[in-house]
Amino acid sequence: MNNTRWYKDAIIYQIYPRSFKDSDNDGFGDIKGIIEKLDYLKNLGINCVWLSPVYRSPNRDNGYDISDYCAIQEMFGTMDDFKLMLSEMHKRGIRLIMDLVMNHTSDQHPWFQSALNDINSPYRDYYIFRKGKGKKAPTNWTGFFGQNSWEYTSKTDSYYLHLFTKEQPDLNWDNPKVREEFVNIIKFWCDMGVDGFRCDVINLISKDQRFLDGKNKIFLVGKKYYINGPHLHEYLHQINKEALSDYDSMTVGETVFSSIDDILKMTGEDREELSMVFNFDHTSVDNFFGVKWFMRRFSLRRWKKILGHYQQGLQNNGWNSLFYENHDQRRSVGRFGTDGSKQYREISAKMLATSVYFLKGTPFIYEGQELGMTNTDITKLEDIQDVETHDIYKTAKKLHMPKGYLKKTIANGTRDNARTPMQWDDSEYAGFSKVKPWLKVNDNKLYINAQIAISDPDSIYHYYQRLIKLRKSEPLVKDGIYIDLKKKDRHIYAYLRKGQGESLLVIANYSKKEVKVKLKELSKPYKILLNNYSNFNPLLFKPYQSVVLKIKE
Ligand code: TEU
Repeated sequence: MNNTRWYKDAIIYQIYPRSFKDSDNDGFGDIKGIIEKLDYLKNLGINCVWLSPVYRSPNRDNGYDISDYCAIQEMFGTMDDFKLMLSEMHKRGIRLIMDLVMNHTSDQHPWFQSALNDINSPYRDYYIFRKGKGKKAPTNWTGFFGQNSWEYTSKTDSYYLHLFTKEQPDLNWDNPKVREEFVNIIKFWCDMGVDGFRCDVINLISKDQRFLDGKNKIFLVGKKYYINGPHLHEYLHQINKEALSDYDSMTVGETVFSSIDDILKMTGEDREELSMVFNFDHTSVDNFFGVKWFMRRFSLRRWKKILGHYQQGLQNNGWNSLFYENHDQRRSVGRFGTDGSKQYREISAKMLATSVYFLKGTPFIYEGQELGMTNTDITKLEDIQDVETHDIYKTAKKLHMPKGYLKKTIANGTRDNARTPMQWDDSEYAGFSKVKPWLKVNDNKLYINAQIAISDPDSIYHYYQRLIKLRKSEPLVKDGIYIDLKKKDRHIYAYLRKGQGESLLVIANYSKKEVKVKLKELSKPYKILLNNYSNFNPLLFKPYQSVVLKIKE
């Protein structure tokens, strides 16, 4: 079937199934729990779900370590539950994209078990085994969790590559059989009716086979040999042609450290690789070198520059994703210029949503974001579940980082911030479960929860509803040309989505002060389409006020 590019009209909601809704009260979210909440999602207005991995997995990295790509993890339910969920979604006009981890498998995957123990195994070449250099690993590469990226195995006196935990061995995509496996896996799910995939760290699949030492020393040593590697585009194209293009499917690639040029190659309309990608330049606005452990103050000017760079770079070709939360990021409340205080949490969350979601691209909303959920209130390292946090902690200790700094960085950086159970109501476990969940519920469930949000017409939830409705009904959101009207301003983000005769004008005050705004566009006739306050004075913006106006050109 021909690709209809439906993803350009999609509003995608990410579910992290462990934390969404526990239907059988074992402390973990599950598929039946998701089914219970589909009407909630439908009412919000979204029309597509990205589901973090639900495949069979030993859960070293909460499902991002897959041991069977065509089975459902028991904790989440059965294949029948999955099929029911899919049909209940489709009944409500909601599509489903799954999260596919193709760069690595679990070490418990039968392919790896066979490869590990037998040098002649047909699966040995599915992975990247190499002899060491004397007593040293084959290269000096380090991985994403700060660790050395080679693991020694005495059985065959060799090392295998793992860019994440050692329980997540990297696959060898230069082996055509590996590519064929994924063609079949993709077909398996698409034949069942799945609408597409979020492709985990997809730009790591092609490694430079010379295995040279990296010269960069700070983080991800050797990254130029394994990020955006030599055959990446060839392999993406193959997967597209041999599997995806047979269906009306979409893909969003998670592509770390990619430039506009890389992204244009991956998402350009004539390239037949991916539909769009997640790039992390904007979520790195408050760190150095794209590494969240090196914290930096937010700057609105930098934020606008980065967002604008991708808006302009993909204006005529390729396609943007629009997001600022996911299961790896800390919560946006109190981040990206917003204010976490009781007074401004809601108004500033609405402001951030307005200024990002009227850009050109497909919006992604992470579970709980529509409620303004906040970072975890866990304070002890031993209560943190995230494997990345523990791995990074080990590395940082070796580097003798000062304790106070370490504590602050960990609290900021731990991915558990985004993974606390969804807050449905104010009961003991927030209506997520009747038993103690796998990760502590945030105490602020008492006033931040879906029940309260739904009953309050002024809540972030209802604001999202209005925003989504507007986005769906306004073609300029899809097609209007992006023009930043105030690049240098330290408080105001103002941009046009220019059309013929009419344009959208989006203005957001990123500060807790009242700010005077001078814009010649505001002297033209306008209609207010969205406003996070009940009144509007075009000359003076209230704290965190944001509006979307339709203006006559
Ligand atoms: O994340 C890839 C990735 O780059 C992250 O490791 C990122 O650097 C880090 O989480 C930022 O804090 C993907 C998944 O989204 C993540 O959950 C997995 O752990 C990882 O791949 C391995 O599959």
